[in-house]
Amino acid sequence: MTPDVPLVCITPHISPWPAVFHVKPPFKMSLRSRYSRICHDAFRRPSIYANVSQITRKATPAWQTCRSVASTPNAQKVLFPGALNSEFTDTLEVLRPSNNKAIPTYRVLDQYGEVINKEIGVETEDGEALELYKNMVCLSIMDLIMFEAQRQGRLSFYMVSAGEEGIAIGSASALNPTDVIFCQYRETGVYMQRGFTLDQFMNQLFANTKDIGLGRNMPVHYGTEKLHIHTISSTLATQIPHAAGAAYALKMQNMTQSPDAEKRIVVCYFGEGAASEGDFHAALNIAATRQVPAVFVCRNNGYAISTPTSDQYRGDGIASRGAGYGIPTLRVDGNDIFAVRRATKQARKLALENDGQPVLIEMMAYRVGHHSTSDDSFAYRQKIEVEDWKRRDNPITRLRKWLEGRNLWDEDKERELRSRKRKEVLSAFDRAEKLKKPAIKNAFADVWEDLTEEQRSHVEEMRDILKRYPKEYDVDHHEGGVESLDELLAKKS
Ligand SMILES: Cc1ncc(C[n+]2csc(CCOP(=O)(O)OP(=O)(O)O)c2C)c(N)n1
Ligand SMILES: [Mg+2]
Repeated sequence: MTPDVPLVCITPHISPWPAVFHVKPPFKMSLRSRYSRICHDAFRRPSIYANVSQITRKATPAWQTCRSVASTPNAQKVLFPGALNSEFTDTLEVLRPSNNKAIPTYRVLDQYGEVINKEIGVETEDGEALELYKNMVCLSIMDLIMFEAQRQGRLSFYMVSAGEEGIAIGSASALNPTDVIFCQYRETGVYMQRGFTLDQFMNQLFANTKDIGLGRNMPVHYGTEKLHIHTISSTLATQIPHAAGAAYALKMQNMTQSPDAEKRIVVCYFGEGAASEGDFHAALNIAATRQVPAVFVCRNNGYAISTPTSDQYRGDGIASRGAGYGIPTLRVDGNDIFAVRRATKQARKLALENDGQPVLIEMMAYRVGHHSTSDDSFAYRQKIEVEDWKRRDNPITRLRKWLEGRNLWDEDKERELRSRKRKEVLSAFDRAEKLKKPAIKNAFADVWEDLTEEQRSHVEEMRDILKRYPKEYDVDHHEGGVESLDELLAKKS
């Protein structure tokens, strides 16, 4: 890593977009319906969005419109529509990415918690830095307890964020509360920083009656409409094109709002392994061509379960791909929460310029824990490699060193914090574990307004099996027992 580099975005092009436009919002509806409606309509029937499509046309920069420029006989540069401004050359030189210098990694603090550029500082108030620290510690304590609880068989699955707490908590702290977020699964800190409570985490993990998702998802697949975080999907990378689409919808909203209205962006998190999926490429490309206000945060933690990055790609990490898609890009030291915050703030600002543009940030942090409770990482990596990283660098210890350097923290405060957070996690754990499971009818409800004929036959079949084999299927711990299915069937379509 290169310490002490200025925060410079690789900006593949400077787009000459005009400033702000005003048009009346075409519909008055709930946020959620407006989203999907605008997205759907804008893609399929741009003509009904006369105002918006007019704006989009007016705002289209030259590099997007010149589709049929021809080279003049004595031109010095190529004017092919697909590669503008490329100079002619008579040297046949093969472009060798390996000869280029690696993209630098932005840092604010060094490994000893010392500020590198004293003039800029950390741009964080002491009180806020303390809150960030407490949240990171709380997350790591919850992770330890829940990992152990899974090992005891008290929940089916869990995933820890060890080593990546700074990325999730730092980036979330730099966003506006109404920005729309899409996570992968190792961003528990984003939820925590936004205000998802310990009770809400536990209710989801134990899939009880208070779980927002009514027990329909695996543990760790949190979702919260209230905090504008979409529900996590296990299918790797699907969140990335969803985020590009949602950002396109926000672009329409931002453009139709008054200039004083708060502008929103989409932030999408994913691992470097997810960036090997086709969805990543499709999403970044459409985000770039549509110029949507999205920040794509790639957590590069060195592994996709057992596959190390060396088996995943040969380029300069994921950041180098941003340049390929014409997207402003940053690489940041993920162990440095101040660098993460500053980069995220900068990316958010850029994402709203010129009526929107995507930004990619690659945040580097080693995955200290196992991939999930279903994984034993020592089957594919040396224990010493993990121990080395733990000792060498860590977002929590780096911030602690900085806090101690300013006399804001000491051993007594640390002990008190850890014991208090442990108690808080354990009491939320106790409350959630005691609650009943959601009613079985929820497995069928909320798909269609009324049960379809096919669903009805599925519910009947399930009810018959549960009633015939009560010993094999003891469903009394589910709210309403088998009878909840009767309720569902009694509802007239
Ligand atoms: C489409 C799809 N393929 C494979 C998987 C299995 N899978 C789950 S997580 C994962 C690794 C993802 O690695 P990365 O994106 O780097 O995230 P990390 O776990 O390192 O945080 C894989 C292959 C999946 N869930 N979905
Ligand atoms: Mg990874």
